[in-house]
Amino acid sequence: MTGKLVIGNWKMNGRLAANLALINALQDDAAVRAAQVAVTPPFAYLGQAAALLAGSNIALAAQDVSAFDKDGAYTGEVSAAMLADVGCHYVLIGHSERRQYFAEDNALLARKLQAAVAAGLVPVYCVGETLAEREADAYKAVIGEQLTVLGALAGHDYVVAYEPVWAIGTGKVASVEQIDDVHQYIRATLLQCHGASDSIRVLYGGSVKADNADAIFSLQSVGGALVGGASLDVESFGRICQAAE
Ligand code: G2H
Repeated sequence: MTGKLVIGNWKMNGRLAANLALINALQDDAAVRAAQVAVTPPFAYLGQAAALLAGSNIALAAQDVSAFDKDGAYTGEVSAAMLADVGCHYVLIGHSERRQYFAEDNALLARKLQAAVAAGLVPVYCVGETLAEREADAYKAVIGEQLTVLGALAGHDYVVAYEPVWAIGTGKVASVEQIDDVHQYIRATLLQCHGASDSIRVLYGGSVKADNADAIFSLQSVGGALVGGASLDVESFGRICQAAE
């Protein structure tokens, strides 16, 4: 694993003018320019972002993808081939907000993962436990179950993001001990059970900010960060990218 990857998850935020200002500012930021970095505008703005990011080190990522792999009568869906066509490199799959608000389960996510790799995209597969699951000491069982779908991806390039649900957008950050514990577990499970290569990257996500990024990135088991709220602020995101160097 070389270098840390920082992905800005914009979630359902942005407008044409705001995206233009944000992307221009990111491209002007020396730390962002020096980092391995990606941004995930909403679907409606992928084309705008792709045009602005042409020739940039900032990769384009989507926040979700259809499980249907062929074009057709699937109103509202966006296929993996379409995402690749507009210049996406990565796609988030299984974010806890998708699992929670859209009832996405492992069976559906397995189809999304297959569709993504078939189109040449690199999935960023999100896993993580709720507060109740952590308090019941069931978090490894939950995460282990979420990881099972990755068995079908052996030989493909993918990224895993560990995002404890209780730390998302709450300002609560998992301790470095908690993060390291889960990241070691994820890496070991992927290597031993799911045929992943040793270069597999596991990102941490959940209230990553400029002032906690150094501590999180100091862990060797952390391959980068999935950043939500702080990715919409150039100064914060730049400082996180600087910590990733
Ligand atoms: C977790 C994270 C980004 P935030 O969802 O995926 O968001 O950094 O706002 O907790």
